[in-house]
Amino acid sequence: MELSLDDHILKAYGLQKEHLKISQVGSGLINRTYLISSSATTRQYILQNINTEVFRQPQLIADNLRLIAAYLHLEHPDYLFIKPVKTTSDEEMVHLDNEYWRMLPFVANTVSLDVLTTEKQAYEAARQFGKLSRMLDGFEAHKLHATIPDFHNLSLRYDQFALALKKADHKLKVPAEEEIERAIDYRHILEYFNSFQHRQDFPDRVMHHDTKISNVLLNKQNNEGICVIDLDTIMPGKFLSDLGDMIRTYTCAFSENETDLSKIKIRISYFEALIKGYLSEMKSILTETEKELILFSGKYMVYMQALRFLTDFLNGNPYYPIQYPQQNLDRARNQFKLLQELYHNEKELQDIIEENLI
Ligand code: GN1
Ligand code: MG
Repeated sequence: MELSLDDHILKAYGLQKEHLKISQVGSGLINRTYLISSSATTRQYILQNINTEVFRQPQLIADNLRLIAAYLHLEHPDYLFIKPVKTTSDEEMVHLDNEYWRMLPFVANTVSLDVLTTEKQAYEAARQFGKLSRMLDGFEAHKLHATIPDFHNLSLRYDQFALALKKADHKLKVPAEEEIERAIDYRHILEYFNSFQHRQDFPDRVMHHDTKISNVLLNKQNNEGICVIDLDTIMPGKFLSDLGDMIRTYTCAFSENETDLSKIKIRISYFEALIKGYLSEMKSILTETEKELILFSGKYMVYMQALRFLTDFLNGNPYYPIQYPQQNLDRARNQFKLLQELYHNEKELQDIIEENLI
């Protein structure tokens, strides 16, 4: 899709509209993303409109990225960390008409994928997210702001579901009956998680919090991992977030938008590849408690995503954009099926984990 943007945004970066080709790209649900190609310089940029309904204080994102970039520059100068491009007046964002925009360099010769079609992609992507955590292992996580407070707090997500259920219109509850029952039945996931909270070796780490495949850049030719992108939700969290979201999104060949549930299956070889990739960076860093929770991280994140979609459906879809009225319910259904598959394959998956922890 070709389109034009407000001149002021481009001018803030010293760019002139006449020399630019602008197209909307990306598949994210939250921010709007554009690719900007300049015929004058042959440079390319990514321009993003930050969703301020979700990120209520975009400045916090900029603060976090500045702190992390400074740390990495000192401790791991060769690590490729994508920092925002500054405006001509040295700002990290443009604030215009109550909207926030920021620009990033486009990394040439890379691709961002929407679905994984090879095990190598799973290995490489998981390795990149593991690498980010390893690079930041010595960084004090609590120096970072929570850009979305309680983002992966399952307890809060459950409470939000319970509240939505209480308030929801009867008409919405009827089609969601089975999913509501599942959401309640699987509450033991939350209780299990809570039973680990007091452990001494369950640290807060710097987590990316959105580790889906489209948030990694891979080399276009050989699919080797280059770096991670979409850094808005980098903030303190438990290790469950990143590994769990990879298990959620890499092991199934179809996304959360798939409505044919017979397609929602775990690809064991992809699971194995992602575990190998992640542990190639993180094995020496993970604590005993974290190692114990590797498979559980997948259950935790799939359950949370199911709750979030179901809650949004019951609330009348204020959060996740939809293409048809029941889409968030379908997404919740899809995630509950995936959760069931994780349980069905539990033994085999746990064996793979054990083999790779030796
Ligand atoms: C949102 O916009 P996107 O696709 O990067 C969401 C994630 C969900 C994901 C589900 C800030 O991410 O937490 O896992 O949708 N991000 C936010 O597709 O809510
Ligand atoms: Mg995101």
